Amino acid sequence: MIWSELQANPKQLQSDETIESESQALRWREDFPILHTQVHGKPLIYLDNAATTQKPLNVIEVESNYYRSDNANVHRGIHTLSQRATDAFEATRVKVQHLINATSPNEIIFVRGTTEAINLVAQSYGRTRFKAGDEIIISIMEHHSNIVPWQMLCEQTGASLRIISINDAGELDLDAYERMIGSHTKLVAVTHVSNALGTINPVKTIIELAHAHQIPVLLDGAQAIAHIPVDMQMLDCDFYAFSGHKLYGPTGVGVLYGKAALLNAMPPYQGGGDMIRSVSFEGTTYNTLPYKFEAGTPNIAGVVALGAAIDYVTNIGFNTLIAHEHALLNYATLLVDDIPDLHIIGNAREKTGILSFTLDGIHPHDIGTILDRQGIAIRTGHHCTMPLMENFGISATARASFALYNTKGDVDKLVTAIHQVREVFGE
Ligand code: C6P
Repeated sequence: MIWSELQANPKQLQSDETIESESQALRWREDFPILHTQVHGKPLIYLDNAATTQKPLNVIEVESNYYRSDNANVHRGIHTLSQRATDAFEATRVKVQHLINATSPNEIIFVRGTTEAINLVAQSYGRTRFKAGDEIIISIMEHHSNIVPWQMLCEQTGASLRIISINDAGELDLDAYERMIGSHTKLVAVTHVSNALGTINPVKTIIELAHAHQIPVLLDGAQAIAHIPVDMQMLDCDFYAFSGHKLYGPTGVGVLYGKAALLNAMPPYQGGGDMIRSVSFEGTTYNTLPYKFEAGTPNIAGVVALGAAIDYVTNIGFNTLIAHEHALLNYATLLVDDIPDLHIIGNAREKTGILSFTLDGIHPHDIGTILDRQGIAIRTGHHCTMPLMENFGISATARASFALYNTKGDVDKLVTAIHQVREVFGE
């Protein structure tokens, strides 16, 4: 079926289920004030959700109300505001614990985001343990945030990286992974979901294989946390990192989950207030978990608002959310498949709502610029995955990424605009 036929008869792709999912999304849209914005005189179609999601009104209001009525420093004051701020801050820790099914809130460390969480593990866990000859296994589809901290650690310790390759569809080569695990392996650090391909990796199998050799596993959950259920106890994961801003929460706040036994055995990452038990010039003793890893005044308002974002997503429910985003991905994949010279980069069997593509002879930045004139926000470039781009023999892709408030109408506008891009370039 070609796109113009579908356009003439869009109902062909609409079962009762997807009509319901579309009307739900239209209701959810109303929770996001920014989606009423116009860009270049056109209604905003926001399809850059893998970079950051928009924020629902309850998150915006909780953050603003925190500053209006509760603002104080946490864990430091006996006064009422400080206790209110501390209670709200700690309440989010428990919400995160439940969201990811961690055993204890003490396993939840608040950080600035995924990047800081991974750097924390590299420096605190790796720097004290790794030495020349040791190996860290990552994959070719990693975001730079799950490559560079390990490269820095390798420079510091003499350890080296082993890289899991992928097939043409963008799926990890598990046989290659199994072959590279050995007595030299000290850590496995892979992404749960690829930001550039949308691939959902078989992380349970990856963890089981590593644990069979007593090797801990860190998962980069930046692209998973808002799109699929994440369960620490089911996965038996050792470290998990994610950012609040990709989960409908604020920027500048994220989470490192770590098994208590591992975190307890690790030295602090940064020194300062809140992470100490006592300080003297003769020596300092450190606080217990999770505070040992939370030096200095944290992003209190951001953490409190992250709690509101978690409430928002869990009220909708992951089953509903997955069904909707999956329907959007299938619809978009079907429509773009008929566009001549368009190549989808990332065709894994298990995917979240990420559609990366190239158009022969047209640079992704030109695609992004023309789409922007239509009010459509997508991301173009290497998506901080330069080794992955090199693997596909390209320098960049155009990437549309879906969230719960996107509709099939958004996909239709995207596809129309891609056709226009081809016309502009005389294709
Ligand atoms: N990816 C994207 O457009 P921070 O910046 O720390 O919140 O997240 C970093 C990060 C780590 N891992 C993965 C898999 C990611 O997708 C990201 C952020 C954005 O794809 C910005 S580059």
